[in-house]
Amino acid sequence: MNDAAKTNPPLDAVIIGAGFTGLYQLWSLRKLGLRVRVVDAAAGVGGTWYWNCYPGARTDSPSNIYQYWFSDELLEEWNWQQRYPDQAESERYFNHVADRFDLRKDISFNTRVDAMSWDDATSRWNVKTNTGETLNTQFVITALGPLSAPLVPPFKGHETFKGRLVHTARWPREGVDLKGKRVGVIGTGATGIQVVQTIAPEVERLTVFQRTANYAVPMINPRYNDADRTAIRAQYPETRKAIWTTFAGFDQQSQTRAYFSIPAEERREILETLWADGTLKIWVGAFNEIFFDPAVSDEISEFVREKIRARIVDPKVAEKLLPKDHGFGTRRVPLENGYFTSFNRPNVDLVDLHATPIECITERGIRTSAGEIELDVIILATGFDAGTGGFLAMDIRGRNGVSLREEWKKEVRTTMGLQIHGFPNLFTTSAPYAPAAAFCNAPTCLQHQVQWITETIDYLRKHGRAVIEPTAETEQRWLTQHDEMANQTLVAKTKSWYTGGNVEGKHFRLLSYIGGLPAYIEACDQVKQKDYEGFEVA
Ligand code: NA7
Repeated sequence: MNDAAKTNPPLDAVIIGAGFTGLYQLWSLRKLGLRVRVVDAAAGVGGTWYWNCYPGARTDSPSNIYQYWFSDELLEEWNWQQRYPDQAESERYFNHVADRFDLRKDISFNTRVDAMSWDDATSRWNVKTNTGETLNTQFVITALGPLSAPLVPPFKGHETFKGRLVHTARWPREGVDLKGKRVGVIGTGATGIQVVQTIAPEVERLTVFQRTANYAVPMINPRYNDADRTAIRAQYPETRKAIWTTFAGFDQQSQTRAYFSIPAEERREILETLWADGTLKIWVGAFNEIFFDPAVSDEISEFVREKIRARIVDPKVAEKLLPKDHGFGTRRVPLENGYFTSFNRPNVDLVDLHATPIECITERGIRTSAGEIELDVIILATGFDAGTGGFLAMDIRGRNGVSLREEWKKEVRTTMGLQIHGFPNLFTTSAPYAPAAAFCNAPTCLQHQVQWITETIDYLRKHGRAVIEPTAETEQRWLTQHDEMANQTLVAKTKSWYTGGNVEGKHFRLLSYIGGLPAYIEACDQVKQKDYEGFEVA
């Protein structure tokens, strides 16, 4: 069948991605009466929670704030089983949402968008998929998630390995049998930490290849009974209000007192209390000065190092596991549940790649400068090309055929992470320069973006307009403001996926708006209140 024969009836909106954002965006646009189609490369809903089915995958945000707020019925009927849902529970939730709101009939699974181009003559997008379809649509909304393009480092000898090599974000749905195997894990970010603590007891030998030592906070993950759920539900009105008013979309306000105005003993008590909470509050619900003030960062980092040190039996191993090259919270802080104590096990080894770098992958395992380590399975917990990778996988052409890939090679630009000059009627979620790109409890920020996009499309329709695009000046203003704020922070100086520092050759620039969610919401509201001043609306 040729392309023309496979062209579908015109749509109002195409949403790329059937994860957290895509499902809500579909529900929202349907309510406006739009004809919508969602496409997703996966065979099911869930996005991140579909793909990342590696052992130990779990949210680091509690379930009471890692959920949808659009339906009171859903909040009432869905019974979270634990504070931090694992991958399977999260995936069940998304399947329930898809069924509950009859979303599947508008979703094409196993369908990837390869390319899309804006047609100036008709003011519409043509979206081409790998199934040979062309979807003609007025609006495109990308709901790719910030972490959807897995990063596979270019190790030499990759293809020669005779065992099994698998990236955590492409973990086989049927699982991988690791029992009694010699397993190597490369990467000690949030993912590597979850994998290591989960598989350490079951594998014969586990070798952890660590490049940068990471901080992590012990997770406390109670199972919920009915009484717990009733108590949590009773808090929902407050929780619902709180998440929009906190710096990073969590439900705990940061301390208002200046860190060093608090006596040392009391500071210590506060840190101990936050630590004992078993959540990320010590990071995003404590002292925002941790992101700006090196002295505050130093003190809190030392507090965390002390906690880590205390849990590791061998002081030499402890020294290797202690992060000393960046401050606590300047990279994403993971929660852990036995990660550090895994290194007390006799079957777990730590390889410090700063001392003995990986030279290549061999037929039998991994060769570092200290020699070859034989392995049956290599697990790449090596992260993602965050924020931009999902976009760059598609050939996106805006006005006059301008290529987003080419534009973003020069400089990654967006307006509030929601639109891009030169790419009309393209709405982006979790794109660079919004809190949703990284520095936020993703569900809070993503739901806000969906609402803004929905209201904007509603505005256009109510005002008889068809096309919206930020001006070049508006975009520049946003970027300048973003950089000014970012450059005051320690986060922007630290190598991580937050800054693109994890991808060779990627521009080093803080990915996420760091002025806090309330300021971001205010900026988005201003645009609406001023009738999209700074945007060309036609
Ligand atoms: P991260 O946080 O980007 O971690 C990736 C890890 O892989 C990190 O330890 C990296 O070391 C390591 N890595 C990457 N490339 C290499 C090479 N070439 N050699 C050795 N080690 C390497 O990804 P995650 O999947 O753990 O987490 C991503 C987000 O998902 C997380 O922040 C949560 O928001 C959920 P490095 O630190 O770069 O030295």
